[in-house]
Amino acid sequence: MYRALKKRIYTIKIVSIIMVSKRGIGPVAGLVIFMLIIASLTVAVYTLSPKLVSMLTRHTPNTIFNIYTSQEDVIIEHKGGDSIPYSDLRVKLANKAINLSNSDYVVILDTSGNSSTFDVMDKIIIKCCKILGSVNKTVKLEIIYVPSSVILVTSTVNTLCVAKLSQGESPETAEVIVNSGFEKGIIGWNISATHKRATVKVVNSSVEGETINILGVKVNNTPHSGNSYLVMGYREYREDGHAGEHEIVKINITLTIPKDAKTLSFWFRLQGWDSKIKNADAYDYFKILINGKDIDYINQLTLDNYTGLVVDKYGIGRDNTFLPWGHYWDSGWRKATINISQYAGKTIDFAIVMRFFSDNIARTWLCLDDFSIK
Ligand SMILES: [Ca+2]
Ligand SMILES: [Ca+2]
Repeated sequence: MYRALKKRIYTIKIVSIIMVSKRGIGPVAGLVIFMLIIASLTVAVYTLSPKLVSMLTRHTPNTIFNIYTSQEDVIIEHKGGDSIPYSDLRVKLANKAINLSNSDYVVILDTSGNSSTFDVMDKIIIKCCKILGSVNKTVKLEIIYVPSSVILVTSTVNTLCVAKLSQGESPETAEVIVNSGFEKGIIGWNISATHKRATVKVVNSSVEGETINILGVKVNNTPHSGNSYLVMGYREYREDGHAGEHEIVKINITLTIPKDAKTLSFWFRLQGWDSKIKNADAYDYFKILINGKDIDYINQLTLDNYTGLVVDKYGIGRDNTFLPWGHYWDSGWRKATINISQYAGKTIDFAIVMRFFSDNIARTWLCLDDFSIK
C-alpha cells in the first residue's frame, strides 16, 4: 500500500510540476499547490486506513502502578490512568523478560475475570519462586510498554518482603516482615534436625482445631495471628534417641537487614513437660543464633513477659524452679525482641534452635509466629 501511495505521490508531483511550468505560474505559487496536494493526499490516507491512523496517533499510556511483594510473589496493581492491552506490556524481572501472555510464568488476575486489558483495579501477580528458582532476592523490575519501548516504571523489590511498597519505594524504607506469620507455609526457611521424628511443620489451626489432645492434655493450638504458626520440637512423638543425647531441631533463614533496621522480633510459645535448669546446659530450651553464634541473651534480647522463663547464656526455657519438669505448661504467646542494629545493611544467617535433653519422657516444643524487622 505504501509503495502504491508513494508512486501516486510521485506521479502527482511530476504532473503538477509539468502543469505549473506549462501555465507559467511562479515558483512560490507552484510550491503552495504542491503542498496542498500533499496535504489532501495525507487526509486521504488517514481516511483510507484507520489502522494506520491508530498507529500514528498511539501514545505511551499514562498509568499509575502500585508495586509490592507478598512472600514469593510480586504484585503489580493498576491504580489509575489508561487501560493497556496485556499484549502491549512486558515485565522485566532480574534481567529476564517475561511475556505477560505466557501463563507458565505469570498469572494474571483481574477483577472482571477474563479481561484482555490491564484495567484500573486489576492485578498482575508474578510468581517469583518459579521465575527466579528461589526466594529471598532483591530484584529490579521494569514494566515496558512494547509499542514505544518506553519503561513505564522501574522498581526494586524483595521477594521475601511482604511490606506494601509504593511506586519507586525500595524495601529498605519499608517494614520488612520475613514470611511473617507462616500463613503460606514455611517458604524461605531451611529446616534441619538431628532426628527425623522431630516435628517441624506449619500448623493450620482452622484444619487441626483450636485445641488438640496430647497425652490426655488439651493443648491450645491457636496461632498468634492468622490461621497458621510453625511448631518445632517433639510434639507428635517422644524425644528420639538415647537418654542424655542432645537433640537439635533448627530453622534458619538468610536475611538482608535494611539499613535503618533496629530490631527483629517474633512471637513464641513454649509448650510441654520439660524445663531448663538455670545457668546449666540442661534439659529443653531454645536458642537464637545470628551467623551461627548465640545472641547476647542478657543485653540483646527483651521479652515482653519473663514470667516462668529463665534466660541465661545458654538460651531461653521454662525455669525449673518455677515449674519442675514432668508438669505440662503452656507459656502462652510471648514477644521476643532482638536488637539487630549492629547488622543494619548486612546479610545475616538467622536461626532458631530448639535443643532437647533426650530423655524420652518429657517432651517439649516451640511455637513461632509473626516475625518482623523494624
Ligand atoms: Ca500466623
Ligand atoms: Ca525433654
